[in-house]
Amino acid sequence: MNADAERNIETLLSAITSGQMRAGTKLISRIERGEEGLVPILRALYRMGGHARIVGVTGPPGAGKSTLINKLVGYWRGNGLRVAVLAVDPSSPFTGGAVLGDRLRMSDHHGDAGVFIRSMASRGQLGGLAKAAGDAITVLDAMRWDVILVETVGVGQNETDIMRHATVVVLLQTPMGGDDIQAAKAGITEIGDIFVVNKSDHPEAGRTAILLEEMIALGQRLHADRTWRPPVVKTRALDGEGVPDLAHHIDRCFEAFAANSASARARLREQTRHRISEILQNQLDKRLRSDENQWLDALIDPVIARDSDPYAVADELLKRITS
Ligand SMILES: Nc1nc2c(ncn2[C@@H]2O[C@H](COP(=O)(O)OP(=O)(O)OP(=O)(O)O)[C@@H](O)[C@H]2O)c(=O)[nH]1
Ligand SMILES: [Mg+2]
Repeated sequence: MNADAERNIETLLSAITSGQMRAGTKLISRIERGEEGLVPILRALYRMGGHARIVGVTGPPGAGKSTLINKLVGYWRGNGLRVAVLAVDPSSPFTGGAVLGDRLRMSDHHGDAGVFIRSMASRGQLGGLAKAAGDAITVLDAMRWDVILVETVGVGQNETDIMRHATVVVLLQTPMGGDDIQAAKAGITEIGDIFVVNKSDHPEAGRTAILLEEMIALGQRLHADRTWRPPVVKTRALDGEGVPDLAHHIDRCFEAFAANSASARARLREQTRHRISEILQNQLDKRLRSDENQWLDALIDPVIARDSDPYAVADELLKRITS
């Protein structure tokens, strides 16, 4: 690396670690564009992180995640905390213009230097975290926000993605019929550390909360080693009812995880392992797509003709890429 490049990195690092919003915004945009050459910066930033409380908020489209986050941010600001929100852009097939929607729902905090709000496109990964979300969290963590809230749309299996990035996962549900909840949500208790029944102004809210409690009880019986029992909190995000209670449970959850260091460490190890494999997959993906790899094209036709097979080609590619 030449001296100029090194100086640029130093300048950027100091802007990020002193929490300059513009530097953070610009760097996240560069990450989103998949710009080359960011790895040295991300490496340095990662090593400076590990301080923020990372809270994932997930749940079905339209459950009220953004509205609730807006209220949570307000609550924590009242306690003097600095909060960043990363809304991994709700996939547009569900809600067109979602980015604008998020801005509007979180507009209470416009102009507050203690709040950072950023939407990210999920690039067609239905419901999943944007590929770039992990790197964006690295940036936000190094900016020393006290809390980082990550909003994602939970759709089926992708709901588990968020666990890979967040320390505490809040899973939103809306009031619904018992059959719906049973059918849609086998395994639901594997995901959330805290369950929220939002839109508690709806008459079915109480029943939904009871059903969730029952499912959690069942989950606890299946996992006798679990020390944390997920609470169910009812909220009305529109007017903030239940938000202090939710914030209290989030605090309790962080405390419980901190107190049980063995399981917290196991979780962190699993997350870190996943992060490494995610980076590896991204790198492989990039190399496979790069122009120099047009030789991959030559390997495809024999597979179609059944003179070769995709397993052999994958092996061959791995050898070529890593050699
Ligand atoms: N009645 C009622 N409506 C609510 C409540 N919370 C949110 N809403 C409404 O539900 C709609 C969706 O809210 P959002 O906060 O955008 O939901 P979201 O989960 O972020 O949606 P996506 O990001 O598109 O998945 C909005 O029209 C909100 O005003 C609530 O407690 N009660
Ligand atoms: Mg939203």
